[in-house]
Amino acid sequence: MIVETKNLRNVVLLGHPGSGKTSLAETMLYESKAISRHGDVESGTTVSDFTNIEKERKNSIFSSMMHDKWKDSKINIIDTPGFDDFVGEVISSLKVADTAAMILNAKSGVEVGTEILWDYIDQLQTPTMFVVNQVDSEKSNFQQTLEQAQARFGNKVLPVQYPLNEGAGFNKIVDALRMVMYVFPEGGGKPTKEEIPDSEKDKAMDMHNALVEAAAENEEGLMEKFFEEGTLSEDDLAAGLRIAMVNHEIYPVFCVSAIKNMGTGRVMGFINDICPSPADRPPAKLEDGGELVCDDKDKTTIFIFKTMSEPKVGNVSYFKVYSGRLNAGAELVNADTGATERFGQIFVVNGRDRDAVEGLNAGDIGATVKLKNTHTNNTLNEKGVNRKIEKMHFPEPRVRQAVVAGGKNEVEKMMKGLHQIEEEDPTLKVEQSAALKQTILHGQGQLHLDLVKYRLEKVYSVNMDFVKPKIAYRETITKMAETSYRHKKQSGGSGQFAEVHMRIEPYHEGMPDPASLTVRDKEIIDLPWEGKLAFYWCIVGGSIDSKYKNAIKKGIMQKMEEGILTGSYIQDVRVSIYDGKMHSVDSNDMAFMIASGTGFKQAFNQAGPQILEPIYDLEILCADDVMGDVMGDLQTRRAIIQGMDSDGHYQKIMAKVPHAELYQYSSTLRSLTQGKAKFSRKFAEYSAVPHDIQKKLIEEQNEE
Ligand SMILES: Nc1nc2c(ncn2[C@@H]2O[C@H](COP(=O)(O)OP(=O)(O)OP(=O)(O)O)[C@@H](O)[C@H]2O)c(=O)[nH]1
Ligand SMILES: [Mg+2]
Repeated sequence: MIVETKNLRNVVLLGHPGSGKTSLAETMLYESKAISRHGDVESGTTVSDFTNIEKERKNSIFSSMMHDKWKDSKINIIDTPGFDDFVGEVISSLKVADTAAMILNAKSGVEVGTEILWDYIDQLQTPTMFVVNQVDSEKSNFQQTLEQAQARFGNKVLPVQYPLNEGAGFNKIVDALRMVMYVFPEGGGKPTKEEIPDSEKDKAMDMHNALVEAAAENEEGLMEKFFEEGTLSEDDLAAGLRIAMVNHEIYPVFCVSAIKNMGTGRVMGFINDICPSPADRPPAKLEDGGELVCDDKDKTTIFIFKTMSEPKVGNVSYFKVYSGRLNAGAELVNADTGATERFGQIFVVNGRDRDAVEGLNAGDIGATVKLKNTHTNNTLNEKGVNRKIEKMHFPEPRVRQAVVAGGKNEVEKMMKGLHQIEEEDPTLKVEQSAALKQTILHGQGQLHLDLVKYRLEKVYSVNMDFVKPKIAYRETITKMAETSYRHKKQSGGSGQFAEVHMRIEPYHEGMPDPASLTVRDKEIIDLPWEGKLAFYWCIVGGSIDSKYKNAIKKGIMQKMEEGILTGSYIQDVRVSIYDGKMHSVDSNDMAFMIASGTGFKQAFNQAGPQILEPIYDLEILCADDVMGDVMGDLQTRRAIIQGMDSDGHYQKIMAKVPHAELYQYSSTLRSLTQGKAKFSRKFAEYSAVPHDIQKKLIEEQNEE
């Protein structure tokens, strides 16, 4: 049966690791009878965490799609991993969700993960509800969690419920929207409804009025009705709350115990009654600045938000229908690659399981297999339509490792596997670095990279190892030097002869022409590895024929590419060729290349050679109580603190840190702060390495 757009609810579960997203998804499926057996994370039996690595680690690593039915609605549930290493999965899930359920752990309140995720929600303005989970645990503190959320996200955070008998004996929820108390049986499940006890009535009524007011404020006409009648009808209230959620004017708060299955049904009831359908959201943005309304009567447009390969099946492409209807057997044209793709089978998904359906309406989420040339972030349209849904943007990598294959004959297999994983995961980059002569894997954290290794070994049967990645140093000079070099070789018949005199200086933009030389010609060359070579031709009286100019330049460029101190690229040098000698028979291009290259090396060594290192801008977000440890650790990394900012219970530290000091920073930070810190980094500039480090680097190079 094809579900109507108005009855669709796309809900993404977000939250700090361990808050209970996967457990809640399982309980939602169980409570709605989509599954008959209630699995759990501890024994690796949930629908959501279905891959071996997730079962092993007892953490989600991939987002997973599920769906169930609750009253009139089909609820598409997307469970996401909490670890920041897998933020790509969060970004793609949020792209297609119409409600975000932010899971808070009642034991720990607002956590770093909550903060980070909020930024993504804020960017997309996804309607959001908070679900405070684990109110059955001994250390649960609902009130404190609520207050933290209000302190951090403002007074739009409005409780709909609160628990009674919080902790091990938790069994009651006071619901201020329905003005009723739910009392749960021993093992959880369907509660009985009871009247709110007198002792709680005032508190519940105050909460109720706050909700009614928030609803009335957001819908024209409702405020008037509210003043006239002193309350709102159930339908008016629902409509007002829905609009308030869509406008980010209210973030309702619920409390549950996912493990004990208490409160989940009510959360799904709220999703059914109040949460927006895809058609209640503002139109989707298109790449060309246009908009697309979610309308099942319009032409068909779908967007691929995730691709995952499965053994024996190949790529599984997950999509959302943005408009029209997608029927099995339909042909759509990929607006990004031009490929015409046939959707032979369309599936709805429950974790590992896929069920074929005849079609999906605008707003719905599904999967297909066997597309030929379609990737994540592509839009496909019915023939004659050329829309492109605004693409998802993924963060730059934060960590890197060099990789080597287990054996020589495994290199090709390893690269194939890496590229396949890269295709699935837009937050991962594989780079064959010519400068470093290494294959570098860039990712979001060490865990992210470890997972690539695990998958290569288990899925692609290739052994690989991580080795320390080299640093992309650069070399330059700090003062002027002059040399003359003669290359001369006499071997039997014709010999080789070339002599070149040059002056070299540190290059910077806008510097005056070289003093006391006559500039005949100059060229500022943008080097392929960034930085410049300023090449000046200052030959007077024809001591070197200008036909050798290119060979001389080539000889210098070659040395700049090879590097002189550490085998790193040389940059920002001005070379002025001002004299030399040639021989009518023995001079040729090769001789001049050798003379200029060797002469350049001599001059370079006399010109105060300097190694430059890449510096990164680091931004760290950490909890108050680990701030001292984070700062102390930064001091051991030659960091220069640029500033600090406090943001709620969190501190933001901005620092400049040499790339060489960031090796395995993500793991160190995680263990140093017990996961209470996150960081991002961005290349900032090249800067001179300190004298002692330069000495060490040159010694290392000589040993090699
Ligand atoms: N007491 C109690 N424990 C819970 C509850 N919900 C989840 N847990 C436990 O908390 C742990 C983490 O639960 P998950 O459901 O895996 O948490 P998650 O948010 O999916 O974690 P990530 O996938 O790592 O982001 C597991 O050991 C669960 O058994 C709850 O309501 N009460
Ligand atoms: Mg999980």
